[in-house]
Parts: sequence; C-alpha cells; structure tokens
Amino acid sequence: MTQRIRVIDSHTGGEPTRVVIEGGPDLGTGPLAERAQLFAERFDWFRSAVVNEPRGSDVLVGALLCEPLGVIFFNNVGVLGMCGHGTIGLAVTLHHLGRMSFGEHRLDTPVGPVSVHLHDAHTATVRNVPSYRKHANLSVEVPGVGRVTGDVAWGGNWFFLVKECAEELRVSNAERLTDLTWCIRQAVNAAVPEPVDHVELFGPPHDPANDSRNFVLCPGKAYDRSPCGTGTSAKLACLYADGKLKPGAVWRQESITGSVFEGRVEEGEGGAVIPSITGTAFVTAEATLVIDPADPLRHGIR
Ligand code: PYC
Repeated sequence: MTQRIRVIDSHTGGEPTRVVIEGGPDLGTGPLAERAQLFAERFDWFRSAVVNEPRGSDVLVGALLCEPLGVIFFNNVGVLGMCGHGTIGLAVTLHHLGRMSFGEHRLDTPVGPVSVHLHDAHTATVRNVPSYRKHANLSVEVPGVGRVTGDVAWGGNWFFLVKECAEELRVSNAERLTDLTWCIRQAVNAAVPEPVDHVELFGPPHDPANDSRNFVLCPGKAYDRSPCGTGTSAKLACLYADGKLKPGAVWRQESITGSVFEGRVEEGEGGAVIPSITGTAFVTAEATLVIDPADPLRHGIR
C-alpha cells in the first residue's frame, strides 16, 4: 500500500529540519530514550525514507513528534540525542501550523527534558540539557595531520572541540575541513570511551559583532550550516569551565555560513551549565512524501 507522510521543512540559520506531522511510526508511550531505541531498531527504513536521498539529503535533520510533548531527531545515519537548530525549527514549524503559542514550552528528548521559548514567528530560545566538559586538552595524533589538542564535551551530543585551527572557515573550504575533522574524529574515538560523533573547529568571526566562527562536522559527514545548538552548548560549557564565560553573559557564535546563535549559561550542578541558545528559523516547504511500494528506492539510499 502507498504510504503518505506529511512533513514541514524549515531551516535554522541555513541548517534544514524536516518535521514529520503525520504518518510517523507508533513508538508507544514509554520514556523517550526507549522510544528512540525502538525507532532506531525497527524503523530505520522510515528514518532513511524521510531524510536520505532521493527525498532528502545528507544535511537534512528529521524530527519525529512524540505524544504528548516529545521529539526524536534523526539524520542521514541515525538518531541524534538532541538537536538545537532542530528544536528552533520545530517551534517555528508548530507555530506556523497554529499548534504552538508564543512563550515557554517543555519538550522531552531522548537525552532529557529541554524547553523552548518562542519569542515571535521566527525566533526561539532552547534551554538545553545540562552540558559539561568531560576531558580538557586531550591530545591525539592524527595521521597525515600531526598532534591535535581539544576538549571533549557534552551538549546533548558528544563533541570534540579543537583548540587551534589554522584553516580558513569558509564554505568554499568545506571539503577540506570535512576531511580534516573526519580524520580527527577517528583519532579521538580511538582515544576516549565517549562516542564522539561531532567535531568543531573555531576561528575568528567574519563579523566583529560576533565572538567566534565555527565549522561543525556532523555524524554522517555533513557539516552544520548553522552554528549547531548542541555544539554551541558544548562550547559554552568549555568556556565556562575555563572561566571565560560568566553566567548570563552573551556569546555570539557565528557559523561557517555566517548565521548566528546567541548563547548564555546558567550554573548547573557539578560544574555543568544549562545553556540557552537563541536562533531564527523559516518554513521552506509543506509537503507530502509518497512511499510507493513499487519504488525500489522507496526507503532512501542508505
Ligand atoms: O543544532 O544541535 C544542533 C545540531 C546537531 C546536528 C545538527 N545540528
């Protein structure tokens, strides 16, 4: 039987999100972490059908709404713990549908509750899960590159934040930056038990109003077009741990495309911080995906 899936697409600072509005799998009513596991084990075809080619692309992040107030984010290779740009995109999408009012809303995710404050039709602040630095100044030997030093931090996903980067952070250099961060990621994963699947490079901002520019490698080898909400959270946790960011102070993180997230922290427990990330999103499409049983590539290219 032909299956139909209703989706709304948006982008947050250039990074796309596809929210599944109707036609998603029934994952029951258990805790979100269990539902995410079920989704990964039994419905990987659905993930791939929604975000992979030929309907999607490597850069697209999917969002599956879960009753009563939850979301599971997924990408070209699997399920994400949390997604900051996706949460901003989700809030703007739900408002576009008349399903979210301005103000604060709680959302469950597989890695814990977050909240999203919708300020206007395009601007939202995500109050993320507690974020922290796990390893400071980890030095790894990267074949063909040399020694690379950085921090391992949690911001809803695991990140390696490279300390010094001589590369130019611009879109025309993305292929080189992707190759470099992919090699760094392999070296980091051989060195620490945490499943680090995102790598961040930092450089001077192009706009002097901002504090830093980043390049973020995502798990499936795409790079984030936005400053990455969970990546900015990890960065804020490291700045705080180094005494370089006080609670309430604003950090403006510029992405490789020039889009900006504003971040702030509150003090959390045990040296962790609670990051808040503000960004803007715009709806780009309202669509129905069609899964035709006769189509040999109906479940996407995996
Ligand atoms: O904004 O947190 C984020 C994110 C994770 C992967 C892509 N974007």
